[in-house]
Amino acid sequence: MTQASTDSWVIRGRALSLERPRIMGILNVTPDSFSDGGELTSVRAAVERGRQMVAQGAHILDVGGESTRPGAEPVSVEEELARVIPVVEALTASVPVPVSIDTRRAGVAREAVAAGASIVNDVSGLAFDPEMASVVSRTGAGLVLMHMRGTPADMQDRAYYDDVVTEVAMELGHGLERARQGGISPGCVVVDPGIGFAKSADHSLTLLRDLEVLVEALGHPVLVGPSRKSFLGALLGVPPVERVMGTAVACVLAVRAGARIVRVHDVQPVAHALRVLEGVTLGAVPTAATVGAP
Ligand code: HH2
Repeated sequence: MTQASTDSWVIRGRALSLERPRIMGILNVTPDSFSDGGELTSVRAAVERGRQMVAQGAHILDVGGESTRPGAEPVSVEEELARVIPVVEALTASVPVPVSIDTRRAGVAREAVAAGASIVNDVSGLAFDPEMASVVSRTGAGLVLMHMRGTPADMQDRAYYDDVVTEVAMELGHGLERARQGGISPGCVVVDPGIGFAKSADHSLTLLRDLEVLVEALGHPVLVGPSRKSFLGALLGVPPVERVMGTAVACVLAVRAGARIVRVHDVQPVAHALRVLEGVTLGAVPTAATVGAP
């Protein structure tokens, strides 16, 4: 297998540079997501939110139609399609950034790519639907290969590790092998440790602390999704919408440790935080208006 570059991500034949950190804005069109469920009740509202996120500094928009919070019950494919496809269609016609579909189901990924999505974000790491790898390889979509165990309904019963960093790296390696066997080009694959998925708060914190180890071990660009998650609730004792500052700090630490993409609900504060990190890293005001520029 040819080694993937960690400086770029090949998405439907085009390379997205990852030399500077990228922000993936979350657009959940679900009634029950853990922090923003029920907020976007029409296609128009979702497109408006997407455009606002791009104006605030999002480089990718991730559309999800099924909550994967711990204990969530699955929705039917028909329901998931009805939620996401009109939004993907309208969004890809309205924003200049790649649109990603957050789904575990090959049928939803296939329809979403046909509707204009160019990235498949599979929280099961190609383990849930045996057809998913072939959809990704045939379409040339970018893939986010995330680590989890089991399904959202039972994953927290599987949050047992002797060494969370080593085991997550090893299990992501199995996902990379599924991608290889499915014919997915290595340059199309970004990996994600799956903060909060089959992880206790301590596991998530350990993964963030030792993220450099994962970055070194996996040889693919790393995406991290700490946004408003329960490890922040455990630290701060506040509800999800009040975890914005905590999210921004976690994103800065993740990017400092080598993550190339962060997946967040609150684009502007995170864009500003990453802009400050970039300025301090350079020892100068960054010139190009890539991350959080005023
Ligand atoms: N987290 C969630 C959903 N999808 N995808 C990736 N790659 N990484 C993540 O950490 C990740 C993800 C959960 O967050 P959210 O979408 O806000 O909640 P819900 O699943 O309840 O819709």
